[in-house]
Amino acid sequence: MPQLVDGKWETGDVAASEMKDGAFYREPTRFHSWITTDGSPGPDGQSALPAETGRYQLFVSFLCPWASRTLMIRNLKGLQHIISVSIAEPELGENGWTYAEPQDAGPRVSGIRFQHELYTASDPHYTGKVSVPVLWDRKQGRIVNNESADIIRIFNTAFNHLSGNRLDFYPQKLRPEIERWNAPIYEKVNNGVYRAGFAKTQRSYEEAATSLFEMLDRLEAHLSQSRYIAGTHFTEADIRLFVTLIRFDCAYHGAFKCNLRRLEDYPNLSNYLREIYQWPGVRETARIDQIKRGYYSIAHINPTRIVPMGPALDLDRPHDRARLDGRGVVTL
Ligand SMILES: N[C@@H](CCC(=O)N[C@@H](CS)C(=O)NCC(=O)O)C(=O)O
Repeated sequence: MPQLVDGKWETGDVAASEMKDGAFYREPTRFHSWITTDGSPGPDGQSALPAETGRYQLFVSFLCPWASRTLMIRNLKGLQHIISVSIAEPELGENGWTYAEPQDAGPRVSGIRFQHELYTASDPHYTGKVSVPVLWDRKQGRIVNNESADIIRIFNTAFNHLSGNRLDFYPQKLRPEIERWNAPIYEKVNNGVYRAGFAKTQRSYEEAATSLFEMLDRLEAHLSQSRYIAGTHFTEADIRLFVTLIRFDCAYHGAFKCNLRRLEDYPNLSNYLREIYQWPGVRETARIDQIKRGYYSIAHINPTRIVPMGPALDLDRPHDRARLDGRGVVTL
């Protein structure tokens, strides 16, 4: 993938830093400031900006599961009128993430056409990957945070006094259980599909695909007894799993060769997926057409870039999850 090197956009396979012996290793993100109610430091002492309506903007693509997490919590927390959104084309081209029209990003920068412009505005000497999602400060014209795991936690609490929304997707008492699941779900499922799809050796592909399906089997068994990942309440652990499950049959099964089984072949996982998909505000964040266009345009895994017509999915058919005890989302 192209990337920035000392603030200059360079095309070609410059992000080879993410490949080692034919296996894919995701680079860590670089912008980790926080937003809090009054600008006091974040939970781990991060420097923070104050929550304000209209000040912050999300730059995303519908292809991306990490970006989808942030869109999903934005809707579930009722932040649509507080945080604006810019949506890039789903195809990641030679110029990186691209916006069809220049995007208003506040008074400090002119209309944004390319995601890399956000990075160089924040650090003129930035070297590294240019990714979505980005949480952007329109007032100062710089990136606040480009790590989805942080952004979902910021959205969970920072704007509550402005939105009046008290839903808590990371409740104190469930944190150990959430973290217990987040780690293997990230490694084997969220990132596991990428390790399978981007592998350049048979061995690294098979290692990734094997651990992915072992984990899906484990989740299938867990969700046969438990309504949600951390028990009776829906939490961020479910948001983090959902964004990969919704891409599974339409993208990862074909484009990333994750094809030992389809998600549809797992009764509990597929019913769980449909329950969440059918909640108000969720389907708008999971655009199957754009997801397919995005993944099947990655030239090194699909040189013809032909987007398959299928699979025919009916995500609106009823689910059976009401048989398990479910208590919605914890309220503060
Ligand atoms: N750890 C980041 C990962 C973000 C990420 O890797 N996004 C991908 C899209 S799914 C991207 O923008 N890739 C650009 C590239 O590889 O050049 C997060 O969770 O926010």
